[in-house]
Amino acid sequence: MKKFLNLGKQPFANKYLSKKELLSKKKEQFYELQIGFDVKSKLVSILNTVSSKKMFDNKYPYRSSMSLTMRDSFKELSVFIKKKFKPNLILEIGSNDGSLIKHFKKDKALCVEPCKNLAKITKKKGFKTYSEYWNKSLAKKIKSKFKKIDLIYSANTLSHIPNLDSVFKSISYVLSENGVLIIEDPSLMECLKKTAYDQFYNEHIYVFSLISIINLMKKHNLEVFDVKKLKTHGGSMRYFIKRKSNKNLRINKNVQKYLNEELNFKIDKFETYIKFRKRVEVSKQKLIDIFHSLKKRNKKIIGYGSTAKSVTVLNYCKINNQIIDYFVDTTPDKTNKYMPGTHIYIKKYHKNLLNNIDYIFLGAWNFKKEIFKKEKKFIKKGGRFISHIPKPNII
Ligand code: DWN
Repeated sequence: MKKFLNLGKQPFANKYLSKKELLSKKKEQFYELQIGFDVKSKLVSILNTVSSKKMFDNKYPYRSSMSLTMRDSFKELSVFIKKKFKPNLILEIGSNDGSLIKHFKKDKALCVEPCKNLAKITKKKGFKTYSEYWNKSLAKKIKSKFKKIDLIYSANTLSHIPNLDSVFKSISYVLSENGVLIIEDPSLMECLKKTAYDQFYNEHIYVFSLISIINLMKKHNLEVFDVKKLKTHGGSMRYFIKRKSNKNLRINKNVQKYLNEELNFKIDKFETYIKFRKRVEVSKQKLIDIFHSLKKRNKKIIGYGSTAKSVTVLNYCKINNQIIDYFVDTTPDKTNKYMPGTHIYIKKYHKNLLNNIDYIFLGAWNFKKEIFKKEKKFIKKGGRFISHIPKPNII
């Protein structure tokens, strides 16, 4: 693994602090956020991993249903899955608050969600939910009860699990002979193109590329038979995977097309990552300059969407509660808390909180379209957004 980026000391994303925790003598935990490239497998990953138990516990705040964009994306996918693959049983790994699974019949779906507070939500809705980490022993438990599974889906989850060999071995163990695995995660090429260094934080152990997924699948006698580019989460890839032995599904020409795009971009070359590091350093300085010049002019700045991504940006650029007055967010378990590391207060979203604000830092830049539509009034009144993607700028 060759290191190419150091984003400094970072607190754990999604560990929002209560007032009690903020005032407590117990020190907030930090780790060194370094990122590397594996020349052989082409995998990009963080170098210091934090234990899954510490990250995904019974208080995990993130809810995938908080944006219309994601709700629509899951609904559309569910229609497609039912029409195209007609699964008898779908297993979702990382079901969060059930944004996808709620579109399936309860007796045709299984959820895996280690965060107990989230698992409770799908259990309450009547879905069989395993509140456990995805591994071989859980796969064995599921197989002994349900035999084989014909569709496995996982969004923004497998990239959060350190041992990928165990992940795919366990998947291969329960997947039926003609079964389909669909995974989606942020695309490495989009992350590099947009200088979206905030896709790196403790939970994103990997940022996948098509080439790295193809290489990984080879080890498990699986293969990618189709790929779809998605606009979600700043540009994601949805990979459709089958067993190599399954000749019923043909390999779509998109696989070679998108692989060629990545190779033309030199995603397999270390020099690409060195260039990315240089762009990240320039981006950092530009963003700091924007904030400092606005503060010099006594402008009032708040943040919108207290994302895991913004934890990386704010801590890396050392933008704290002296610069950003507060964040607004719709997530119940984030509000009335403080951002990790920078201790910026998070208020429960209300449109009035945008009154008399000059600038808003777009923490949830991946939902720019949705947010701009919602905040037409703020923009009309002369309010401006600050975004670091693709380049630090005032919009
Ligand atoms: O992989 C992961 C992704 C999928 O979700 C996790 N490891 C953690 C999390 O990352 P994130 O926090 O960067 O995700 P989002 O989806 O970009 O977060 C958006 C945040 O913005 C949420 O806290 C909800 C909030 N929001 C809001 O307050 N008003 C979002 C929208 C669209 C809004 O209108």
